[in-house]
Amino acid sequence: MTDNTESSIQSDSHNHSKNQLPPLPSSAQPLDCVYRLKGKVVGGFKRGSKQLGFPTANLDPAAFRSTLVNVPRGVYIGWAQIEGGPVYPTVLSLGLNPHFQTKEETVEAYILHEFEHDFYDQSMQLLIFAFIRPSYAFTSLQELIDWIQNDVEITKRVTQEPQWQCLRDDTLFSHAAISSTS
Ligand code: ADP
Ligand code: RBF
Ligand code: MG
Repeated sequence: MTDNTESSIQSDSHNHSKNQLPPLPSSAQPLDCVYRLKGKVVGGFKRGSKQLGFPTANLDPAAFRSTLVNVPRGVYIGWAQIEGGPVYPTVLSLGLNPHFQTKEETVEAYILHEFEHDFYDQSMQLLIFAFIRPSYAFTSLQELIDWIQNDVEITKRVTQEPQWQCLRDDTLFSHAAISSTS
């Protein structure tokens, strides 16, 4: 499990003062290659739900270190499955959180579904297929929240498109369902 990939990790996070921020995005760019990840849901700083109102299921770092080496960091759209259950739309943050000056990279999924309980320690499969934007440091928490809300709206729209619906049937998800019932 040694890897010397740290130096080649792409850093696409930017520090912008308010008037340097680009306009809010209104669309996403499809990826040439989709990314499939699976691992356990681990704990983080507990900021997602409490401070932002967007809980994010954090993926065990062991599950993405080697896969995402050359993937630009930022905000992405995908599909998520917990413990072999239904496949839901998700919006993800990959890499550092420049607004909070974090030092460790994370893969965090805000899943567009209302869950009754937390699901720490359960298995999560993620299939990532479109890029929305790099991550930024904002001038206020409210601005970060507004940008995340915009990402969520884009995600709701894009995941309705027929070209992405078929990825819900990806073998990543059917394998998980089989193993979770055996
Ligand atoms: P942490 O910093 O530990 O990741 P968060 O405040 O980001 O804490 O909350 C994430 C946790 O909330 C997830 O691990 C999961 O158990 C739970 N959760 C509940 N609903 C959702 C959802 N719709 N999307 C993501 N996580 C959710
Ligand atoms: N963190 C940032 O520092 N800058 C961002 O631009 C940013 N965008 C995000 C977009 C989405 C859709 C999500 C779900 C998270 C984003 N985050 C961003 C991560 C956020 O700071 C993190 O989820 C919380 O701090 C909880 O760990
Ligand atoms: Mg989280």
